[in-house]
Amino acid sequence: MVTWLGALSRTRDAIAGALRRVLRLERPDPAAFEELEETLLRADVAPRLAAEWTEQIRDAYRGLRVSPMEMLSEMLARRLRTAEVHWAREERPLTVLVVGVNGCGKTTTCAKLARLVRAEGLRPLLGAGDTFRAAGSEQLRIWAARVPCDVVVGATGADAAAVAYDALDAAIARGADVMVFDTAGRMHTRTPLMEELRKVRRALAKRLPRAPEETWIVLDAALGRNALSQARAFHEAVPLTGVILSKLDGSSKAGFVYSIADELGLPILFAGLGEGPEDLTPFDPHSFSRALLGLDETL
Ligand SMILES: Nc1nc2c(ncn2[C@@H]2O[C@H](COP(=O)(O)OP(=O)(O)OP(=O)(O)O)[C@@H](O)[C@H]2O)c(=O)[nH]1
Ligand SMILES: [Mg+2]
Repeated sequence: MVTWLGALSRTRDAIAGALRRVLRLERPDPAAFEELEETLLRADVAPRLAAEWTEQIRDAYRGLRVSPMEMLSEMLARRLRTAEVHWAREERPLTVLVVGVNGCGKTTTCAKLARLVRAEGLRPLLGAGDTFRAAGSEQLRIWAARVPCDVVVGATGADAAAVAYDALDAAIARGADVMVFDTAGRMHTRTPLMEELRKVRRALAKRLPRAPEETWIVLDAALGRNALSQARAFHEAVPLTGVILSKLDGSSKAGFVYSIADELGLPILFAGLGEGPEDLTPFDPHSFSRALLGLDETL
């Protein structure tokens, strides 16, 4: 049976080909529109109609002021959820608990967060809850000197929950605006370690019932989708309020980021774009999506 598609093949070859060529272009130039109009004329479309169609397509591009690639980046950006963090709260201090698996970038991120708080003219205090390794707390102490800001460090082997209580106590006593509490890295599959996080939360709440207001997970973007299952396990142990992406600069699997809102229902708050102290930036869905498609960042 002859189909519409088959019957029209000769006219279609001419018109559809020219149309596709124009639509595939990011920014069609005048020559492309001329070629389209000529093709329509060759297929015996009336000159007035050919001009009208061509004008309508030109208008569509003009009206949108974006190319198909730009439209795609908008579409992708809409799948991402973010939220602006307001560091200055009426009730001080704001308490932020930072969690994540080993080596995901927690300690570095805590220091970068303290730096952002300071940049707003506010006073951060860092709490070193990594009591597993002497080096863990020492690393945060060095960062604190660089920020600079106050830091509360527990003895190696000390109970992380006790350090959390002390750090919040010091933040209250010293009038800090934000207390950022670093924790030891832990595998999400190790139940006793996840239980320790719950204990840290309880200790904070004992000192200040509303604490911690925020619990943020640092996800190593290099891990791709694996980072999602980690986050789910943490979310079950301690209710998370936001995601920080680290190491976006080294990841080739950042596509998983588009599933965070769907699968975790959490906003992405910040992104680590490098190892330097200034390389943490509020997450921007548009810049992220444009960069992913190789478009420049200026809108
Ligand atoms: N390139 C890059 N490296 C990062 C970023 N964030 C952290 N890192 C590096 O990742 C490594 C681990 O960072 P840490 O902050 O020590 O990670 P952690 O989660 O505290 O590690 P543990 O306490 O051992 O669980 C360090 O070498 C950091 O410099 C980032 O955004 N980009
Ligand atoms: Mg650490």
